[in-house]
Amino acid sequence: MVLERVKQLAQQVTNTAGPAHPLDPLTLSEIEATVSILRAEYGKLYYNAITLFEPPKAEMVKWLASPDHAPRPQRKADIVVIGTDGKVYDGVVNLEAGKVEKWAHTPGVQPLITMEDLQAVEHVCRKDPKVIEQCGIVGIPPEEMHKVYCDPWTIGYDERFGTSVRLQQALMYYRPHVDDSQYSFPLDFCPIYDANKGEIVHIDTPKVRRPVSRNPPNNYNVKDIQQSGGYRTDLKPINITQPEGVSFTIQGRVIKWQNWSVHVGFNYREGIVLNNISYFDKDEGAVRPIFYRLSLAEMVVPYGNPEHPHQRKHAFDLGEYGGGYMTNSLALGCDCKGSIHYMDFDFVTKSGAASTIKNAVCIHEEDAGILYKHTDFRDDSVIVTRARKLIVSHIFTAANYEYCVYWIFHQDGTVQLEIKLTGILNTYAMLPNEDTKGWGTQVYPGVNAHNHQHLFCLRINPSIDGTDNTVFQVDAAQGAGEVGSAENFYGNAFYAKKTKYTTPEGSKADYDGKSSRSWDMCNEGKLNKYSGKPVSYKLVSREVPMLLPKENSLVWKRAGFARHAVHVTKYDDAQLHPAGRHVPQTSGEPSQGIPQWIASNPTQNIANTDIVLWHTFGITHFPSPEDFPVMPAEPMTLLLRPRNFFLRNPALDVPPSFARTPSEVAAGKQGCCSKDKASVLV
Ligand code: ABN
Ligand code: CU
Repeated sequence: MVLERVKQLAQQVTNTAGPAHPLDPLTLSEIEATVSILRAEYGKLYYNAITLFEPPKAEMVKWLASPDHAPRPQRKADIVVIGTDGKVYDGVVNLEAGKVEKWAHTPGVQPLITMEDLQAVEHVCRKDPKVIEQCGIVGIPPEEMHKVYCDPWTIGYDERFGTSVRLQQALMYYRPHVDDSQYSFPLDFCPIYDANKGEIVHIDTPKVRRPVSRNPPNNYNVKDIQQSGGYRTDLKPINITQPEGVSFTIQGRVIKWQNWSVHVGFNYREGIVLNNISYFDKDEGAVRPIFYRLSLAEMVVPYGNPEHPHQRKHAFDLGEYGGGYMTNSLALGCDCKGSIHYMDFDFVTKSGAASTIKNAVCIHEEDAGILYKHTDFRDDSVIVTRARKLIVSHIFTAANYEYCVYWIFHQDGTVQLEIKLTGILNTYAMLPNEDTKGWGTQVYPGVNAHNHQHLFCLRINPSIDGTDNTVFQVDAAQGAGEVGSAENFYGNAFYAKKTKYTTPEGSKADYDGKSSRSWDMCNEGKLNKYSGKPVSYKLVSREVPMLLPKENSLVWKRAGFARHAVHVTKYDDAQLHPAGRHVPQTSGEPSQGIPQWIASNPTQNIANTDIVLWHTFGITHFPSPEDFPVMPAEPMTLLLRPRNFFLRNPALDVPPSFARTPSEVAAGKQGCCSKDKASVLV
């Protein structure tokens, strides 16, 4: 009976959804079918994740090359569940066969913490006598416990408790009024919550106690701004209109725009995943592959206050909480402006129900300023062409912070990743005139915002005109020879010094702003006809701080990916998560993910083969009052630029907004304003 139903559901997947693209995220009915199959087999489970088990690349590449003839990769679900006994299981369900293909108990790990897991903690804290006692110590009477809030974080790692018990640390706050920002009233103690027991098992308290701040609230809500000076009144509307619609097409989840083609996937951890990115090169008359897969694969936010228990504050927001799970449902006209195409995201809840984040991904075009321009100073002849960009974005809320992730495609073949940081600083209580010792800044009376870093790990699987690629480090270097020498008589020589990475061990590299360091992903088997250099895409990334926690510190051990700006590994289907598959409560002994992969085969060949470039970038944030009570968005960006890839500027065929040749100037002609649809009239 049950098996029949399971088969029906599996059948339904293929019938109702039509043949999904093999890289499409699982649909609601596929998630439901997976749950039915697992229930039939194993009974009650708590679902942590059901996501697409991405088909092996070898199969995918064959199918992409010949979708009508090669076998279509099967739809499979990648599973993480927690049994009623607290045991963690990893599995794979084959949705087409309607059966469990892999199932294994994974001892000694904790899967990520979902928003549902987090919700429970606040209620428990408010009722817990030990928490009530601590609130009393800092000046909050028991009748005010409904004004006590917490942001529960995974414990990260705490050697006193280890990994076997699923733990959260509750970062405590007080709200005088429900509409007040709690981050202006941080409390000084930190309860530890045991998720299996549903209880507070310990409370960390500081040696010096800090009574709750009784300063006026520092708010950003409309009522408070209206009462404290009001809003600016000199803003006139800016309307973005696209009267003839958008210039992109979407089939399923494949977007085509301005020679680009890209499949937009999405999962609970990484959020947006871009696959099979190619560009139609008019000069070659061919669609040219560029990247097989691009994603933001991990991040870590280490905080810099050495006092216990702040060493535990280093959030892996993707691996510990899930950038996809925390994604906002976007609103038209607010988060993105213009003509928007949205994509939803379906996921499983703890009980096994399938749920949806509506409008999780926003796809839209924006004007992008000048694409190129030149004026001839002799006669005022000119050409100016405006650019536009295609943006695929999502925004996730990681408790206090918002991360806005924009994957931007440009007409000239550039892919840009922009991340904007906004939301609210993580804050801690401080006494009036307390010395922050340089580990933080008083951003408001009674509010200490600790120094921290936001370090993101970008996973790039290049496919520059084919699978076999090589990474070169490129440094601007002075020519050899001193001033007066034969080879560099004037001392002005400089060149692009290229260092080829041939092994994972030898690919560990840091950023160097002095040499404008960048990295080329090349196809050495194909040379640009003009430059004679390998076709390539260059990673240009200039916001690349060093990991500040020291070697052998907890963060250094757990976030091995952040030790260097670049690591290159040989492609492996199973290597998706740079800090490991299950990140909460890892001790870093041994380090999961990249360090482990590299250590397992440090001298493996990574030249002229299928490779993954892992790039860690970000910012170091020394908070200041301007970041409070809510931060103006801080952008950071990196570029993936074609270099020696095209024979000429690939955007020359974008119609100019205005062009007038010298002969037209001489003849007194006005020149042309393009009335072309793709161009803006000047
Ligand atoms: N920044 C840590 C975090 C993220 C999501 C939920 C809780 C805490
Ligand atoms: Cu910050």
